[in-house]
Amino acid sequence: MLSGIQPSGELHIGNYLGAIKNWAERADEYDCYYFMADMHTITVRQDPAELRRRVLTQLATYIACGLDPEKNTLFIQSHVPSHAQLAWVLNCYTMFGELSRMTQFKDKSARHADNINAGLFDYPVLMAADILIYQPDYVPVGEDQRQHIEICRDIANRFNGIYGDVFKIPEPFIQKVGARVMSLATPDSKMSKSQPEGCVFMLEKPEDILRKFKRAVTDSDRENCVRYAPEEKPGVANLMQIYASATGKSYEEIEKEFDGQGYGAFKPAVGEAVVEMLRPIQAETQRLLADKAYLESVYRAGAEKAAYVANKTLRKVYKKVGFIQP
Ligand code: ATP
Ligand code: LTN
Repeated sequence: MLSGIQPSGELHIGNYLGAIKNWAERADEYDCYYFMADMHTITVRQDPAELRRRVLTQLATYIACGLDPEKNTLFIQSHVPSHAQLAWVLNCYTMFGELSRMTQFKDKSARHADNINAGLFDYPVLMAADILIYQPDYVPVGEDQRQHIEICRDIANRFNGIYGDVFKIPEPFIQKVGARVMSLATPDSKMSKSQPEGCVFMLEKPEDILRKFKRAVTDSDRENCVRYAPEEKPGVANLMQIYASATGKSYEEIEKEFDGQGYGAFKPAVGEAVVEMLRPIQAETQRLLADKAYLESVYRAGAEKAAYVANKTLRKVYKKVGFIQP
């Protein structure tokens, strides 16, 4: 299994419930590789000091969420140069037309109209390289990444069609509950660090988290009843999804629990559940951040192991396309 997250902002509960939580649950079943996608992050302008800080915070949070570095290979993307090397080769097997159709490129180029750089356009090819170079079976991500996995599979199939079975074709691994956590302020758009009002950050103070949940948008009807109806009541359904992921309860159990109580009781209960879910993670993240030497030892060992696996695939690809062995 392999996945990554861009250190482009603070991690939020969408990242946790949609991605990281599932990663941590699979370490015993799979050989797992997880990384901080710093190379992807510079497709949008970053403050260099902030980027460094966020990469380390993200690593500490990964570990605090249960990704044991003894069982999972944790590394920083830019420490394994073969990602970029494979991306160059894959560029030559990816069409301009297919990259132009990517939703994320369309969204981000609209949002950053003053900086529509080639890296932003090429983002999916680097992501395909990140994935294919480890020959994973599964890529655990949130729903919004499905299109990126699709194009990765298309590129791999095209390459395999020419050179034989070089790449394993990966499957997206997307959870049912938590795959798309919506914004608390605007439940028709996904929770995202670029819209901080409706976004609950993993390292946020408990009182701020509770306040955000108390203010969460429920629905415009006056029913005031906790019932799972995503079409009619997207805000309530989203809160139920968060509560279900945080507590492990089913939607039916939640409906029973809050029967006759209304949103006034439900919203703070969801907030409390999230605060409790995050409490140990926050404490452990802070503890790890104070131990820079340990974090350094983790990302060094991770990069070494990742590079070993990645280089094997890269050598195979170089040979197939006709490069002379150095
Ligand atoms: P941006 O604000 O830049 O769009 P983001 O907050 O959406 O970023 P990403 O870095 O794009 O986060 O995503 C990291 C991982 O978290 C991906 O696997 C993504 O699918 C998942 N993820 C992000 N937002 C959500 C969400 N709201 N619900 C479920 N999963 C999510
Ligand atoms: N685009 C992903 C981050 C990412 C990724 C990857 C995820 C970069 N490379 C490879 C899975 C596999 C995102 O979360 N926005």
